Amino acid sequence: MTSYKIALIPGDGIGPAVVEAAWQVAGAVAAKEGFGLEGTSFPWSCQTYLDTGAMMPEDGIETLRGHDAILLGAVGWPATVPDSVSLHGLLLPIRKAFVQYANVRPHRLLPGVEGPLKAEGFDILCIRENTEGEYSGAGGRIHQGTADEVAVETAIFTRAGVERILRFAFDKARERSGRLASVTKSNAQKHTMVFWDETTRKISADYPDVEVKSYHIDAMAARMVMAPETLDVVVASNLFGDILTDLGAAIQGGLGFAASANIDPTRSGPSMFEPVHGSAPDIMGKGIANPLATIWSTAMMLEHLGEGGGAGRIMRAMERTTAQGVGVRPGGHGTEDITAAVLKAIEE
Ligand code: GGG
Repeated sequence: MTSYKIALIPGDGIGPAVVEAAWQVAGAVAAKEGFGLEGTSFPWSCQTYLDTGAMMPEDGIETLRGHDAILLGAVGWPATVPDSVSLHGLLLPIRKAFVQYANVRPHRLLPGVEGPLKAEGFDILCIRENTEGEYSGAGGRIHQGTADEVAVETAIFTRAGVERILRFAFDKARERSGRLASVTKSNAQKHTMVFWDETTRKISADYPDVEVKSYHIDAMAARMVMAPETLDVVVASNLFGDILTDLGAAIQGGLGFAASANIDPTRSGPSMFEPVHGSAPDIMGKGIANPLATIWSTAMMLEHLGEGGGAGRIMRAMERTTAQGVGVRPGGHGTEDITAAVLKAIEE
């Protein structure tokens, strides 16, 4: 029997609750499909930072390397650890170390979920550059605390980094509708974003069957609200992709439904799967976190591992669950009820 080693990083806040829910669903599907899942939990979180001064142990990356995939919940506990410390101490180093350069985020309405828009028939796949750009961590501050203080944050765009994410997006567009929207702000950011647009045009020569349109981020934000059904694959930089995918989450009914996959397309190390949402300290421990975003991310994990049957089973079970009105609105059903409904649908 094929068995997969999965590293579980529940993280902070509601992370442990949603990972626990998704892991139950993964186990049920594995039993049905006849493959094994061996999970090892790593309790790396803001508490680890408070106890040790680091978000994960020094050999954390090496420890993860031995796994087939990583399932992560959420990172951040701003009351005690600045968000920039937790993000740059755990999530971003994992993405960079394992060259998970493509962050794939699907946005569509699950049956029964009422989004805030009139448009219902949208199905957008956002591809976010995930290892460089505005989140490179390059920069610094001088004259701190004085009237002369200066803060600089350098966005790094490399030819290799931009080309590979664009090729990934063109490939996805080719697999789907043949339409790609590339998002920049090249009228205002005349170095990095012009470079991105030029690279898009250059690579498009290799994809004559893909229709590519370039948009500015502000226009794309408006389009996602006004006419999301006109979009299919959308590719953007790290920061712009981060923002657009929260907007994507909003139009699909909320962050409780937004899944993501941090993919290393070369498969030289583990890819990582996580809900788009953060740790939501305000609802931690109340039993009301929606686990569907993490369950959907788990389906993406199984798909990536080559278990398309298991992934499909999870998606169908989720869709049956929401079609019955379970998990479709905040406060309606709790984490346990939604998980139980998905598990029941898996058995049907
Ligand atoms: N689910 C992972 C998580 O905690 N996300 C919160 C966050 O701030 N993520 C930033 C990012 O995706 O770059």
